Amino acid sequence: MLKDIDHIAVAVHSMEEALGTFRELYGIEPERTEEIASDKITEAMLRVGDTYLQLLEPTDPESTVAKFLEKRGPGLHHIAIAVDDLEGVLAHLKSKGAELLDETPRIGGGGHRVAFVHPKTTHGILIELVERG
Ligand code: CMX
Ligand code: CO
Repeated sequence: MLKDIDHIAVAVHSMEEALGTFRELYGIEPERTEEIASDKITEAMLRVGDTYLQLLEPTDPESTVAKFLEKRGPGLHHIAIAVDDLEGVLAHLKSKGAELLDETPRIGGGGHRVAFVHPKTTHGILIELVERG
């Protein structure tokens, strides 16, 4: 059911500063940077081998990422896992009693179909399911 890790996301206060850190320490540049209005964030995707590090900066104090930073400070925010049949996986998870934050797929970064599963369902880890299409 789970194909691979699509990306690992880290919440940061300042995208500019975080990109500077990764540039200086590891010599990497983002493959793309995108503002996602629905989540009130800007994301930057840094390729690491076959997967990505996703940096997340809130664009609004009401963003869930802004609340996360306020409560927990910068750090690991979610793990995104690629699946082939997102609707099928969501139906399966629902039948198992998982708490879905998105009952149906929505469009996330890169134009992919995504859905989030509540961290309390998986021992404190927020999971994003991605259908790359
Ligand atoms: N990882 C793990 N736990 C988290 C968390 C996260 N990213 N965000 C919040 N929590 C925990 C909190 O610590 C809190 O735990 P306690 O009850 O033990 O204190 C609990 O979840 C509730 O936290 P909250 O501050 O009240 O936050 P909300 O319930 O309002 O929101 C969540 C949490 C996960 C429902 C919300 O962040 C969400 O809907 N996320 C999905 C969308 C998203 O993250 N978008 C940004 C990324 C977009 C992308 O990658 O494309
Ligand atoms: Co993500």
